[in-house]
Amino acid sequence: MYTLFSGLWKYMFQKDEYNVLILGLDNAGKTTYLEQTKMKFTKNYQGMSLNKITTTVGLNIGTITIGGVKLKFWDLGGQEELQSLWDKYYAESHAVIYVVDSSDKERIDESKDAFDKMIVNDSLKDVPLLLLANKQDLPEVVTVGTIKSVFYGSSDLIGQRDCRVNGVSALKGDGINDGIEWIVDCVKRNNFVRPPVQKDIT
Ligand SMILES: Nc1nc2c(ncn2[C@@H]2O[C@H](COP(=O)(O)OP(=O)(O)OP(=O)(O)O)[C@@H](O)[C@H]2O)c(=O)[nH]1
Ligand SMILES: [Mg+2]
Repeated sequence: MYTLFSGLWKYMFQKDEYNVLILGLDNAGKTTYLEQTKMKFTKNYQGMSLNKITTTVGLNIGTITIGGVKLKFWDLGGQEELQSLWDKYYAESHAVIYVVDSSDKERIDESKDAFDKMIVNDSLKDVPLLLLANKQDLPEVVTVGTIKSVFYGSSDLIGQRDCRVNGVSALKGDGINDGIEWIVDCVKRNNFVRPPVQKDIT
């Protein structure tokens, strides 16, 4: 009886919430991506003007509701001195979105190094990974295929966890939905390994 009642209570008044980290080097487009995602998935959300976004020094938080669950995004600053703060969030995260600036050929290796350093951390074991080759709207960018092959050099570190590479333009809003829907499927499937946080519906 209690189980039935608590199940009904949960169904009516609570939602599963998953924490999604957005990481990548500075200037990769993380905050632009978060704003664009909020605009796409939140009815009547006006959002800030994308060209007014400046470098993130602390943390931006954004929440969307999709597929009956909540995704809570933590967008962290990507500057070198801020990367040491990333691992404070690993244990509580359910998925990672790693953003790469496809227009910055010179920093692809630097981005891959930061990715490797992140992925090797035990606290991220079994966490699904979405790698975004961002700024695909610009001319002469590194292709999604090339970025895929560079990062798949880390396949030993990635291991068995769910991993996907998508080409996107955070600025124009292209390719966003597909990745978010994939994240939702992955975190739900991963429920036993990383259970969601139960949050009251507000
Ligand atoms: N052309 C183009 N520019 C983009 C895109 N995404 C982001 N930008 C630009 O890239 C710059 C950096 O974007 P941010 O979103 O601030 O980057 P960030 O990764 O949050 O950077 P930090 O907060 O410093 O870590 C801004 O000038 C954005 O307008 C994109 O898809 N296409
Ligand atoms: Mg930012």
